[in-house]
Amino acid sequence: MDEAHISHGFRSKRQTQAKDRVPPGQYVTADFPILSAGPTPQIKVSDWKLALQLGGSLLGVWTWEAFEALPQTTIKTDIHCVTKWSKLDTTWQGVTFDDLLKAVGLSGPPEPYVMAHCGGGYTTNIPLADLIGGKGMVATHYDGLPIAPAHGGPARLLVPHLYFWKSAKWLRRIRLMPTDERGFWESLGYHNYGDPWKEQRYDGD
Ligand SMILES: Nc1nc2c(c(=O)[nH]1)N[C@H]1C(S)=C(S)[C@@H](COP(=O)(O)O)O[C@H]1N2
Ligand SMILES: [Mo]
Repeated sequence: MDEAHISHGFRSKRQTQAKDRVPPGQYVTADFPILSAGPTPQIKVSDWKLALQLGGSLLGVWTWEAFEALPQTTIKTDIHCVTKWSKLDTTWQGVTFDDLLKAVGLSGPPEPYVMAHCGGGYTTNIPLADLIGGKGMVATHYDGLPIAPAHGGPARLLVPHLYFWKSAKWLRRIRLMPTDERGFWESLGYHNYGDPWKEQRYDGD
């Protein structure tokens, strides 16, 4: 066996191991911790609506039924909370940002930044580039079941390549914006972008 073949086999075996999938400073948990800055809003799907907003205009608004009729995507991914837990192989179903933008007739990114607005007043900001290209979705199901209220149901953002505070629970409104604005934790000293692989936990990291 030649050396190139051996080292390739070695590397691909290593990549399946947890330690290569866990960002610096994180530990793996089998639990699903609940982290919320306030009480859990109990939102009935019959009352739920999701709005997509560009400046002052409403690009789209979906009822639960209309949202469930959009193309559905299932993603299996790892998630990383800034409080240092990571959870591997979580399975989510929902609508990708690409499909959301398509649903309102947008073929390209209309504005470079997004603010997610939630029930309870929580907000978080994310560059649109980090949500399109299959990177982000509005998730409605976890592990094949509707997302539990404590975990953000009926619908939450899922942006797994950023710290999990960017994955806004109880999502109600997505606002596209021309300039960046800071959300809830970002205004309180957390990093504006939050890349777990670069340990961007706090401002200045
Ligand atoms: N609306 C809302 N979304 C939120 C939060 C919150 O307090 N309110 N907490 C964030 C944080 S800090 C984390 S780690 C994850 C936790 O999601 P979980 O409770 O499902 O684990 O949700 C994020 N989304
Ligand atoms: Mo978090």
